[in-house]
Amino acid sequence: MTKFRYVVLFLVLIVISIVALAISSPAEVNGVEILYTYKVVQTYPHDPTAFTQGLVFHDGFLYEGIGLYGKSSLRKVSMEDGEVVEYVNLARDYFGEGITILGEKVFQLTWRENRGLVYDLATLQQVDEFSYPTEGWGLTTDGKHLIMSDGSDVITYLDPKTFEPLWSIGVQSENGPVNRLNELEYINGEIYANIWFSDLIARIDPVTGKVLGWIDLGDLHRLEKAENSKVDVMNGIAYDQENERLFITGKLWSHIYEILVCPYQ
Ligand SMILES: [Ca+2]
Repeated sequence: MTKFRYVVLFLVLIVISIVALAISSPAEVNGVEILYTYKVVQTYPHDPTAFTQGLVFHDGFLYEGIGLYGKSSLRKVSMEDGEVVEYVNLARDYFGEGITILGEKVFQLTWRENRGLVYDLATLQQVDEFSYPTEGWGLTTDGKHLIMSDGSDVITYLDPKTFEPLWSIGVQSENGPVNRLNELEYINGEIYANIWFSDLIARIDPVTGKVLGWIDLGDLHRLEKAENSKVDVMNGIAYDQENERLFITGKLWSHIYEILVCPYQ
């Protein structure tokens, strides 16, 4: 082989490698952001008819916000057997979205109804409601504020008593704004966000909005899909602070997975 041919072969191999990495690895797409994978620690049952839009762990139970018009609800669910312990249905013209718990209250967003619902944590009786100008997608709390997503790249902090928007952050990765931020969970000083219609969770700096890393849960989604072809996207992040357990599920998924997040090797 001539020297020229060696050079051409070398360049072709480099191009193939770059393309392969770009396709296979979000870490390469996102530059220095860290790519994480996971290990499944434990599996729990999940109602495969539940169109999960919000997920929170509190005091041994999962609380779940369910979506779709005519099927939306707020549920308190037993971890071990997936049984619904308590529930309240939403009005048929409300599409339930993200939920969070702060103090003795549960807060639930609605998708396009511009209406937030507030419940007493102990009874799940509705005690208040509030409005906001955007769509409602994900909801979490840092212990002081309500933190919501609206389907764009913006996360808004709200006062939990007056529901006034206090400030917003724009979520940015190495590739620019990250849109379609969905279900949220505030975990140890970071905001975890499902990106709608992907199998990725963004780990976000809650002050700057910078994406710190990505968790790739594609294999978990494929595992669910192999069992039931009707499953929808991954959507549902909950954290048990006391026992440091992270739970993941999706819309119409049959399981809730407790996972351990670890850097991609
Ligand atoms: Ca959550």
